Amino acid sequence: MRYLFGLLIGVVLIGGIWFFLRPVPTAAPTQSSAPTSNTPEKTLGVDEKPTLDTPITPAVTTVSLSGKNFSFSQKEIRVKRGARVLVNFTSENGFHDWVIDAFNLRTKKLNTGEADVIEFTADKAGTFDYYCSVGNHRQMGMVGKLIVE
Ligand SMILES: [Cu+2]
Repeated sequence: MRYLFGLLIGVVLIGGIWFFLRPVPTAAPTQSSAPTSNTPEKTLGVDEKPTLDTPITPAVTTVSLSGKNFSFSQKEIRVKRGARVLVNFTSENGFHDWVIDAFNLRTKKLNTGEADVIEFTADKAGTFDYYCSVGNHRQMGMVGKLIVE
């Protein structure tokens, strides 16, 4: 009986020593799992798709226009609806501006040789009058039509 008791203690002791001395396998797996977080390439690929099928960049139409006593260099300007329009207005001689009430647009009043640039979106179709608002220049013939089609 005493022999069996001693054997039991021996087994418990050996088991206890093994329990405390066994390798702890917790630190290594957590370190090896860290590099898996460095994989955002899949989400980047998803983000790239919308940019590929959205090539809708509004066309920019550049219009060069000049004014003199008493007319504009163009009686008619045609642009596509939705186009971004860049108007480069200059005064060939005299004191002039370029106004379109329908789009609430107005360049600076320019002296001979000066220039002003106006940019707007032709977001509505139709025919719109433009004119010079200086003095009676509009009545003298400084008029024209912007046609958005
Ligand atoms: Cu004028």
